Amino acid sequence: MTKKTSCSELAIMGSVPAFTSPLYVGCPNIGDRQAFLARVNDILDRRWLTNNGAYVQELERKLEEHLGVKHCIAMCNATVALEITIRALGMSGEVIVPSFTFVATPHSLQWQQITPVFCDIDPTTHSIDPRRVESLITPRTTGIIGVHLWGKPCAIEPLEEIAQRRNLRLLFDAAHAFGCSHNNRMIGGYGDAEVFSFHATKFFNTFEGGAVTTNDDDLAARIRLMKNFGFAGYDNVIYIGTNGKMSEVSAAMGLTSLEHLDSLIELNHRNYKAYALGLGDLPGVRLVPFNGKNSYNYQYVVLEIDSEVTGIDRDLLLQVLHAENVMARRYFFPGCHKMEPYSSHFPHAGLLLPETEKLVQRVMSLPTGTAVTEEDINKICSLIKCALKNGDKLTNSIRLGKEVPCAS
Ligand code: T4K
Repeated sequence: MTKKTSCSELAIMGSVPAFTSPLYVGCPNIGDRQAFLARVNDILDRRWLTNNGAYVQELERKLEEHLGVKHCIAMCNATVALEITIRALGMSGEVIVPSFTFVATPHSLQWQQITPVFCDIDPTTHSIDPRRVESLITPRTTGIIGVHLWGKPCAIEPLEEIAQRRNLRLLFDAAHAFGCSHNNRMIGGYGDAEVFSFHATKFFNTFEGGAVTTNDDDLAARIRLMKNFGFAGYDNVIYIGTNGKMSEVSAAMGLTSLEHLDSLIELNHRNYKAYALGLGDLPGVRLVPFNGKNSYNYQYVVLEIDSEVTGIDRDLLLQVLHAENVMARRYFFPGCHKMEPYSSHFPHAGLLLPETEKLVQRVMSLPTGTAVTEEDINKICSLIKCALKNGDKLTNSIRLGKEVPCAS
């Protein structure tokens, strides 16, 4: 189908969808299938499937080298990696976190009876606003968790300064930020530790998986014990622990993905530039920028929709795109403070989170990665333009159920 330009051509108005099958945000990147399958065969031949196997060890060494950190501990996922690291850092009482993050961030605290204290974000960066952190510190505060949202480093230095001066632990949730840098240093070596996610939806994936990175030898040793039930050797448990181990098949996927890292980043960057070209100058639409100083993985193509300018709000725009089989997503709606158990614990938290509450209504993420082509992106951009051009008409007919002529 050629590009849609008029309101009546949109699938939400009954026309044929622009795409025959769904385009997902977070569709996994699959590297060289043969290379992966060869590793899987090797695992099966050797019959060593998990418990610090050869591929996990190889992945850990390669990641340490790539990130320039002393220790990388591979894990079964980032949520368990966060829980273990929080515990190994001795966090307790209250820890300051943004509410605008995936719910795993506060859950990893609450899971171990630590209260997440939600901090508002900087509306430009979408990350925790360090100017608001200090007023949330109480005698029970033991740490801060900054999130490098969308793969953009959060305010690392200001948070480091506060943590140092107030004697708090500083952990970075770097779930989105594998392959990104800050001041010419890879994300992975900041704060007391950083935690990556290698979930299927991340640009670098191990099916499920994650890793903790740190330059602190003692912390790394504690985390290694904790992720393996506290075993220091056969029959020798010297610490409290759980099961956070990465399996060999996950490590095989990671090693295979690692061989394609540069080309995956290049592809995401190319996609990002195609979106920027297609959407750059649209009034009321802000494409979250990546400035030239750092390297990024460009895995999240994020738009902010200002409905007062566009005439169509984010949720209706999503409805329009979903009807076309473009499965764009809102993140992280409605904000962690509005999810349970936090909304019951802190029913008025929103009063201190005005920027978060505004952003969760405006933000959406678009498909990228190996699952979309430049031609797909051009089509998606033209759908968005068409929806915006007809914003008032769509709002009146879909939202308000009014009969609106749809000729233009
Ligand atoms: N901290 C932060 C800041 C995070 O964003 C995350 C995870 C974590 C911590 C914890 O990391 P992990 O413990 O997961 O390692 C997804 C992911 O499950 C989650 O990893 C991710 N962040 C979060 C932002 O997104 P959902 O609820 O959006 O997943 P789901 O199933 O709706 O899938 C997302 C999209 O991907 C869909 O449009 C379909 C597509 N998809 C998904 C999978 C799993 C595929 O096409 N193929 C697939 O295999 O959480």
